[in-house]
Amino acid sequence: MVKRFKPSVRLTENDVTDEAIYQDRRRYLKAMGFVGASSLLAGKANAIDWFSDDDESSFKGKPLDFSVNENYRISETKTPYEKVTTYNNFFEFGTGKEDPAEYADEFNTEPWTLTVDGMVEKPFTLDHAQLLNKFELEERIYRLRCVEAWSMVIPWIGFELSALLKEAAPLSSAKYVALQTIERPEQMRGQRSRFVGGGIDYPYVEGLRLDEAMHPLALMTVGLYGKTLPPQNGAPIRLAVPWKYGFKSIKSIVRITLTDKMPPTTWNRLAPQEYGFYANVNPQVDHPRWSQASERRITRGGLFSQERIATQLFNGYSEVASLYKNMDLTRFF
Ligand SMILES: Nc1nc2c(c(=O)[nH]1)N[C@H]1C(S)=C(S)[C@@H](COP(=O)(O)O)O[C@H]1N2
Ligand SMILES: [Mo]
Repeated sequence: MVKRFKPSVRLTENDVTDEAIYQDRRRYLKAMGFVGASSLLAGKANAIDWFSDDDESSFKGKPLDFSVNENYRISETKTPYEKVTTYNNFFEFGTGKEDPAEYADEFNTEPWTLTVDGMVEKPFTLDHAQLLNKFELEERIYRLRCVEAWSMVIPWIGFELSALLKEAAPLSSAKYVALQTIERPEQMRGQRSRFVGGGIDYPYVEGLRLDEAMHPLALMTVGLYGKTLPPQNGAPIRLAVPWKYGFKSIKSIVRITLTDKMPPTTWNRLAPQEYGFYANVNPQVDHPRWSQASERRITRGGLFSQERIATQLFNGYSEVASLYKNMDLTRFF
């Protein structure tokens, strides 16, 4: 039998979140005039089970039909299912890492539609079933590097964003794609309150240059660990762009619009000096208030046994380098 133990003292959010991020969040809340930011110190007991051992029978969701893409089978230790699904950023449900898993049961992803429109010849809308059935699904194991300097290794299931965009036949004048998360305040507590939702103006929006969006690495993701996505991970469909900081991998997408103008993006709008449009993972370009040279890799074991590893340019996906060959990545961060 596997020996387990639980920490006798429950961790607070302040213990779990990197200090810089914690201060960052307080600073925004203060700047926006929320009083009593010190009350954040009294975060609730943390629900993350850092010591769990994965048991496949506990994986939630509907099993998917997919093939394994061997090109993306990396040998790094995968992040356990339990952590992938309980340590999340999804501010629509709250700013705490454990909030999405706790509050996303209120989120009903049926019915769902995803529309692709804008500068295209053939705009279209897919329903929930079509999102899972229209394209051949494959499993790819990707690294996910959050701008907060932690990272995971996740087996996603999905299809290339380029396949979706090609269906719409983009016009040659289209230069960017704008992506948008659902707006459903009655099911998303963070959209009902600026305090709970971290001061973000919802809906959450993201964007890519069209050539980035057409890169084979950009994956529309409908599942993880063999099953449909849990709501806290962005059900029923989210983006995975593994060479960029995690905030570019927008969740629960309802609309993708092709445009000729660089679209606004949520974190850039909130703090333009700290979060750029490109947000390519880059150990040489520090966040103004913390280093990006290394990251905390979340695998097995507790919070304090996690390994600190060197961050790689483009998160190790050097095949994207040609997209940026004549760009100063310090200026276009
Ligand atoms: N709509 C939406 N998408 C989002 C976020 C969010 O708050 N809202 N957080 C982003 C951030 S900061 C990260 S690190 C990843 C986290 O994905 P995960 O919870 O599946 O690991 O989702 C990204 N996508
Ligand atoms: Mo993130």
